[in-house]
Amino acid sequence: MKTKITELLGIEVPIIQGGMAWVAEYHLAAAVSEAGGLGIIGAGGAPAEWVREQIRSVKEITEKPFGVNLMLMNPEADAIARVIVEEGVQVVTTGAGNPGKYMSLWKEAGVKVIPVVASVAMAKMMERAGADAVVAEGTESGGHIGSTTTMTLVPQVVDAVTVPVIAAGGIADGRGLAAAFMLGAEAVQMGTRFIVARESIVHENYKQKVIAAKDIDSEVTGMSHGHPVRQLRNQMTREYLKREKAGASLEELEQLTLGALRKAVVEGDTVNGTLMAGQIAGLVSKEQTCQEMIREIMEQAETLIKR
Ligand code: TUI
Repeated sequence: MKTKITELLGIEVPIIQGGMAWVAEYHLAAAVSEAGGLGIIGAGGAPAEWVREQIRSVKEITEKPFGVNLMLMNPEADAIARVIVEEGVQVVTTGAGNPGKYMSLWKEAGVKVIPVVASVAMAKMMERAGADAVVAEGTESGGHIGSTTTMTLVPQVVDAVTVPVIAAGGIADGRGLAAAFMLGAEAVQMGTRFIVARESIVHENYKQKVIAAKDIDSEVTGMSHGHPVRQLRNQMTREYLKREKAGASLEELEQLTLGALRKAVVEGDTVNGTLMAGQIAGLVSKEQTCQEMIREIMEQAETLIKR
């Protein structure tokens, strides 16, 4: 299936993997790229040298295109932006902020820049700054989110910019992909389904929570402090929301979540860990290889689009 995004990135299918902190390391990125999509190494809150090692590792196991996601709240964001150039990364996606200050560095080095945006205003600003495409990410997504739904955000972003738009948030199968095309998207970005990929290093306990999740099993924490994060409901979110409702300070709440994503991904702590996942978790029902997932999604989407 050819689209402006498959052409731009030199990939076979219009599926991009989300740059999930702790989850999107080089094994998953390589598997998605090998299956014809665009695998992404997620810098999350990691140090720049970890990102450099991940880039070198992914190159050892795939020759296919891949990208790096720079989470802009990372304290080492400046250094990671340079590592991306030094290591010859071809595609960068960004999240949780405005990547404007890195744009000229990346564009001069020939890096394709795809900011993740959660509003029309940010999409327009990114196009003016020289973005090659944008990911329009709806509030259905896991992790740090905006407030607009994918259904409403994607067509409004498509109308507002001339660069290709990638839809994200609530997409995990061929129906979601076909629907995104109907809204004017040229590709999709998926995170939640890839958490449970065979090649994903996420702890089995976390994978099983995603597989068992129903449609209403996610909560948004941090709304009152302007840092909304979607994750699966557990003891940690109950405690967080109780304290948030009682007017707890940002510092107190941050203390509760310090290292909690690592706890969930690496240690499998599903009680005190942060189980970031999107609202589509209810549709994710089994572990599969990335190739099986991508083949299934593409077959379903192609059948629907032909119909
Ligand atoms: O970035 C994401 N999702 C993320 S980042 C992340 S790491 C984290 N861990 C713990 C707490 C908080 C974050 C987990 N999930 N998605 C892309 C995204 N970007 N969603 C929303 C935005 C966004 C928000 C504001 C993009 C730009 C923006 O602009 C604000 C500004 O600076 O003007």
